[in-house]
Amino acid sequence: LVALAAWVIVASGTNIAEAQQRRPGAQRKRVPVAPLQRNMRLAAQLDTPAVPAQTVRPVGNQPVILELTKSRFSYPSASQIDPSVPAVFDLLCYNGALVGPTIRVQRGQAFRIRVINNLHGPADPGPDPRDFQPFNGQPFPPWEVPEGFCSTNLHTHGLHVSPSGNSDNVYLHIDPGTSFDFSFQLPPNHVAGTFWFHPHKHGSTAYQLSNGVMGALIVEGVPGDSIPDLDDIPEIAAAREQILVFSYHTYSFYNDSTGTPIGFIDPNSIYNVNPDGFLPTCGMIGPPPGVSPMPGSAVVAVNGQLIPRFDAVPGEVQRWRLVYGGWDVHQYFSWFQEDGITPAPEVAMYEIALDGLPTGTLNPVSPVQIAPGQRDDVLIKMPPLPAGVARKTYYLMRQDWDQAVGAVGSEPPQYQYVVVAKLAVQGRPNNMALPSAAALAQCRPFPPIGDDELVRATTSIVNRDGTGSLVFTQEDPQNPPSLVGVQYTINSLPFLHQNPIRLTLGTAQQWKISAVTEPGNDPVFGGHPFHIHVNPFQVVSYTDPNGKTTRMNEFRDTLFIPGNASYTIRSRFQDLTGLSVLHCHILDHEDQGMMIPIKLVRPGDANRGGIDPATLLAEADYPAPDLVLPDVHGTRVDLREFRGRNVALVFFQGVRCAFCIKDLRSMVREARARVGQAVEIVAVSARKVDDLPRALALLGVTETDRFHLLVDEDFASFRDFGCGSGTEARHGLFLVDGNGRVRSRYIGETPYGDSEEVFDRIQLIAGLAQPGGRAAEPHTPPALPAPPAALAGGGSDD
Ligand SMILES: [Cu+2]
Repeated sequence: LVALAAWVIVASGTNIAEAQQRRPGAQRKRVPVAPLQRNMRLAAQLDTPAVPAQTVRPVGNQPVILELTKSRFSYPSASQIDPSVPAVFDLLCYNGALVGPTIRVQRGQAFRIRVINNLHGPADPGPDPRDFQPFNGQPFPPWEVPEGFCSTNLHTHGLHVSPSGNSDNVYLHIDPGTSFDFSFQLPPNHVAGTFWFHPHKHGSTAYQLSNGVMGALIVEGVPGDSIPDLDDIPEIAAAREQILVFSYHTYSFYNDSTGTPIGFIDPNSIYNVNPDGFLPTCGMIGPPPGVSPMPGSAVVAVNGQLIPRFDAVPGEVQRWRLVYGGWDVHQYFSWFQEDGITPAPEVAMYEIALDGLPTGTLNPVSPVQIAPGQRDDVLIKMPPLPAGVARKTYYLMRQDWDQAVGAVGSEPPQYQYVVVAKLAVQGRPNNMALPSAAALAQCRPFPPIGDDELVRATTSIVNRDGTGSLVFTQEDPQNPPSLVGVQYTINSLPFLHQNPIRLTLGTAQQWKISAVTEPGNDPVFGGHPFHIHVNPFQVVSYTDPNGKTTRMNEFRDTLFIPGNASYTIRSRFQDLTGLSVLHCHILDHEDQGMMIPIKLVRPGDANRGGIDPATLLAEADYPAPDLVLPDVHGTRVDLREFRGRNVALVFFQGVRCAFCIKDLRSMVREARARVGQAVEIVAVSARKVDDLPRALALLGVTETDRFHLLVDEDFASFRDFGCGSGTEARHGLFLVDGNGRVRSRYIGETPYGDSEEVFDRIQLIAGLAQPGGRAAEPHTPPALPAPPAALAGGGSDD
């Protein structure tokens, strides 16, 4: 917080017009906020009681249902007060509600969520071939074109659960008309706190969150267990809880045949990079063909409501769980009087948890600063009413980049602040106490990560001293090439061209995370919220754009890195394995490539090629089943033709899966780099290849690559190799030696995702291969590995 105050000062004195001129990117995406939320006269007229989301407590195997649908919502009173707000919005949502249900679970609980994709748009077409075409003298562009707006999946943001299989696996695709059952196992020592869930389908995340598709996920402690929780503290247990899920919507609108304006979310107002424009919301929502949408405004909703009113009595203490589910825009929330100008410090806020993790302190805070993806638990001590006053109303207002570049209070406020919620204080006073410092201090969940814990090993980004660095780069070319505006990369590469960062269990690492933007750019505009899945981290220091370093000690899962500044963080990797991601939580940045895979591995995996029977790419030794399949030209290919050579046999979902494409391209690239290894890559697609030129462009293979593209539409070979049934095809990777024996095997819900390790393993297998081979034995199909059943416990996927 000290750190954030610093860049507010840096930005002060800049006027909006100047700032906009300097930043073409900001102009492109900047959407003015609806007058309703920034004009006190209009805001005063709206008096809507807050309606909390529906609460769901999953029991046993009964899944929580999240049905993704399109629904029509009306805002009649809002549109009467502010004609710029359409009376009707068509939005994607869960279960037909303005905000998804609040899911409440207990630490240690196993629970299921069924995501039903009931949209009627097209299936995800897969990555855009332009993502792989040479650009500006480089082999590929520093951006990705968003895609697949009607396909979805699910991320449980902040939960410490397996990223694999049917757990918190963001590599999954749920196309329209299909559903998927997720299964989560919370460990018995999981922190009790405020988390949330939302779609995380690469290429459509920002679009779906701009629709408001999200919900709160509250983990509770087990009464009487030995872990001290905030909820166990009597003063907090007594406090009334309010859950505020904030969503940020940039809407467009069109007039229907009756002249009624219909609001909807237009991907063209979110993403910068497609010069041809996107079809309005995948052809499903939006104006009829031939009718152009009109630009609307932006609104910040609370549980889907515009400026809801929360109620309290004087002296009461309430616990507000703030979830900022906006896909963009760093927010500052603070309290004002009804004039919208005079601060109301008497409405006192005390921060007790960041990102659901108790801070151990009662930290008076104003404004609350919250970046996309973050949560903040605050206790609010309601003020007494002045003598003779029966009811007092306060405004919760936000200051953000769109509306303010000045420091709080430094400029005429009427256009800096917008109203997001109201608080009405009235009734008989109830003077409640705040918790004691000693009780709060007990709730801090993790000990600090000491120097002695840091790993001394070489992995993808970590140096021998246990440190590494990640650079989030935003480049905003002065003369943007025609195809692209602002470019978002991590360590100079977009997601589809990244190799995973390998993280070994049992280690802790220290990373420096910087956000690089052009010098002189505003630190807020050039900043990026860093989020890593599955494991939280400790923030140990902040270095501001002037190079001044401040030591810190707080645990989080999402951290806003101001432009040209950096944070140093440490994280422990203890008990979950699999492929996951870290990324920028400004989600249009993520959809355009500001993401990198991480791979949590057991120690045996870290020594490149070390054979550990418990690794994800498991050691095996059995004759490969017969495989005879047509290639894309219809020629039948027999796996036995490759005897004498090493084969990487990949079963994949087809060219519609961005992650499969990423994996195969990475294997082809790695194969070229390993001269002399002469490995044949045999890729078996579960789907027919409709558009061969497009498929080849996506795969990036040339005549000289030892690459064979086969098709197995009825999954017969998928079944023979144990990675599919009659109805579903999973992902598989089989390393077959020159004698036709399977020597390593991976089967899972995601592509293997680590081509360097694959080729290290092949090298090892080649070195170990017995000349002449063994006598023929009958083909025994391998036993299916246990399905990734998070409910069975453990949370890892071997
Ligand atoms: Cu970003």
